[in-house]
Amino acid sequence: MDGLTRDPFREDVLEGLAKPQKAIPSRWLYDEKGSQLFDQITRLPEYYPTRTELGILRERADEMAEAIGPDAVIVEYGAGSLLKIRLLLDALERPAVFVPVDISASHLDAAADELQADYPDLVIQPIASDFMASNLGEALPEAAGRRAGFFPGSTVGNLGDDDICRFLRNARADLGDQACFVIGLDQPKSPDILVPAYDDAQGVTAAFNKNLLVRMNRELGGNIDIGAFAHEARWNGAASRIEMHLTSLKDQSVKVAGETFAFRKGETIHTENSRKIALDAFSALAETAGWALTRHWTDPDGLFAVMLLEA
Ligand code: AVI
Repeated sequence: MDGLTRDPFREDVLEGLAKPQKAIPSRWLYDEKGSQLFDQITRLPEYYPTRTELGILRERADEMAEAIGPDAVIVEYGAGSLLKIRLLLDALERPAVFVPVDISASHLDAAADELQADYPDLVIQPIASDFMASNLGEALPEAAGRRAGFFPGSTVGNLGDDDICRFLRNARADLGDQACFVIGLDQPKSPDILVPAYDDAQGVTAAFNKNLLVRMNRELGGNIDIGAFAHEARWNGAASRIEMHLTSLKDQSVKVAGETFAFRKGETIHTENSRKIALDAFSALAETAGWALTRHWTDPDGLFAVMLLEA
């Protein structure tokens, strides 16, 4: 950094570590290494959301495709590895254009190339952008069918109510009056299932969480002793969410971005919320953003839901 360019990571870390409850936004968990570790998380035996959602898509993609209709423009928000969309593409009638939206241009292009190789006739128009950006509409192509959003993975559960409404309102404006939106949403369930899903036996989620400290050392000149912090997955029943924390194992001071921060033993940095939002609560949020939740599909145990919103 040249001193003139803003560094949003630095700003968020300095602001977050100065709070009474130290907290850093969860989007900073996803550097190159963090994204790799998250990919590993999705294959862990304890992490049920990915395989459960894939099961629902495998079983019910035909019904989703029928609801979306032919010749549609499909917009995937926060596109990642583009595995789940294949199940929907296989079921859709003549999908006109697929628009994956992801902040990482290099990942996006690599994933889009892989998809193109398997779907040579599909028109793919990637957009490198933060999925929370408000101005995709102008970049989206027109087609004979309607526009359909796709946002799997329950990433929506990592946002607070205000951000969910802002995201849904932006998507409603981008996708237009005829649009629909297919969204994955992890469901409330026993902490006996939830806590191990976010604190697995192999320690992959712990490494994912602690990688934030590694990143702070590397990118912000920190001197944090990674071994002096522990990963913690905490069920907050009142807020219906799993919280990830990094817990200080002793009284200590750390230096990051030229500033010193004191930790008491047991004090934490709150690094992520993973909300488990019931369908009726999500429906109310969607309505304030101009969407109606008209259908949903779940697995037999009701662990996960895939919802259909209509504009
Ligand atoms: C990306 N997101 C939906 C994951 C989740 O389950 O909230 C992130 C994650 N954090 C720890 N494990 C997985």
